Amino acid sequence: MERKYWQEEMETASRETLDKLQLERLQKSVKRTYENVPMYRERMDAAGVKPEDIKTLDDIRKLPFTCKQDLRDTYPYGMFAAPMKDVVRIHASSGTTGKQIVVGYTKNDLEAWDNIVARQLIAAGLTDEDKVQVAYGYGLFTGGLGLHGGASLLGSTVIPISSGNTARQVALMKDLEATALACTPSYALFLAESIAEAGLKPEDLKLRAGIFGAEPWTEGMRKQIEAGLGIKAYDIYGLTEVMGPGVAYECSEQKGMHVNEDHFIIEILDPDTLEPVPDGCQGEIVFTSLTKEAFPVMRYRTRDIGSVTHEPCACGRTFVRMSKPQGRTDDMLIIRGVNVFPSQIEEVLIKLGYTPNYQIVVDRVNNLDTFEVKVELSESMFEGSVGDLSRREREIGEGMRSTLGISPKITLVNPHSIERSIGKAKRVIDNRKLHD
Ligand code: DLL
Repeated sequence: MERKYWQEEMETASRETLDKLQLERLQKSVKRTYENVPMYRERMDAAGVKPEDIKTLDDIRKLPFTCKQDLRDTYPYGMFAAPMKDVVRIHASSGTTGKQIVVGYTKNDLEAWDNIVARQLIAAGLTDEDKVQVAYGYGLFTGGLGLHGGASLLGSTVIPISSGNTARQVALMKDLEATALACTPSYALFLAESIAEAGLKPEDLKLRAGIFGAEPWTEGMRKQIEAGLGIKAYDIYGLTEVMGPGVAYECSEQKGMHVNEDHFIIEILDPDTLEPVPDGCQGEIVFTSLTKEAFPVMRYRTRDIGSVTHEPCACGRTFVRMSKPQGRTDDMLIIRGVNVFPSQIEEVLIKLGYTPNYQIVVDRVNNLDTFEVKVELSESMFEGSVGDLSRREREIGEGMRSTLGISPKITLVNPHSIERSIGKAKRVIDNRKLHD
């Protein structure tokens, strides 16, 4: 049965009701976090802030910020606020130096997560009669299990195929009559192409909607995916540190993504001054969790750049809407859905005895990200045999794969051939058009 909302009362609550709920939840969450996470307690003590000082929503500005480095420093469980016996799930994502950052969920956290993902699916017009092919990666990445949980809660039929094995994806999509697809937008485009190559047309499939996110994508890409798969494509945003997919979700209006404000407070801050910017202006997106038990976050600096609007939405949802992320304040790349930092690549090279003269070239060919690392040889390495060179390529390739989780193409280049810079080195050439 088609429903307009999953949790109507919450999704359409008045601003007054939402503000009141957010304040109550913020106070409770800050108190719990202060009592259970030494890092937050120390920071709040240093700033002279006690949980009782949170009297209005604006008081959020008294709270300390959190960043990815904090998760590394407290790896693996230092920021958990619940006893391990109550933690029923772990997820992880890559950090800036190859060390994973680890997050946890209690049963209540998973229930909240499933519900916010179900809100997205309902907003995309899905029902308990849909068959959802979940082609996000399963495992430590939040995409697969996140969409899986929401689709199961909604009561639709989940096809937990995970990512990859494209021929099988296409065959099963057709045979099992999948009506919805959840994966990264770049994979959706690749699937569309593979479907055409298999001699199939969108009409030969039953697909009608797609839930795509985890990486930047443009309106142009949306049109291509929609045409190639014969569907309506919806954007979903989230990040491991805050929950996973579903922190914000697109409705049928498709004019920004509604932030699940009963679970998260969004702030848009000037990345330099850390002062709030007005609605419609771009700044760094910062989230504070309101209900998370195992891994609460205070003012988590996402490094994503975006804006919000409090204008009413024609869909009837009252949650504030955030724009598509328009870029990042750091150098993180998202390649085939995997977060990659240039510093990780540099570390592998240096460990293997190379100089930091390298270049990362990323492009999008046939709708799939290509990823190449050019590595400069020193004079002495250059004198080696051809066998030596292919051994080097293999060794670097293996080092990259184990650190990054994906394998770039390794190209060895002549000594001194990578342009030296006199200012900031341009290590990354990203030829993809990721933003409108
Ligand atoms: O990518 C969670 C997710 C899974 C979201 C499936 C949507 C669907 P991380 O691997 O931690 O988590 O990467 C988070 O990905 O800070 C953004 O830079 C980027 N990102 C996520 N969703 C979008 C989106 C998941 N819809 C990082 N548009 C975030 C643009 C996105 N960028």
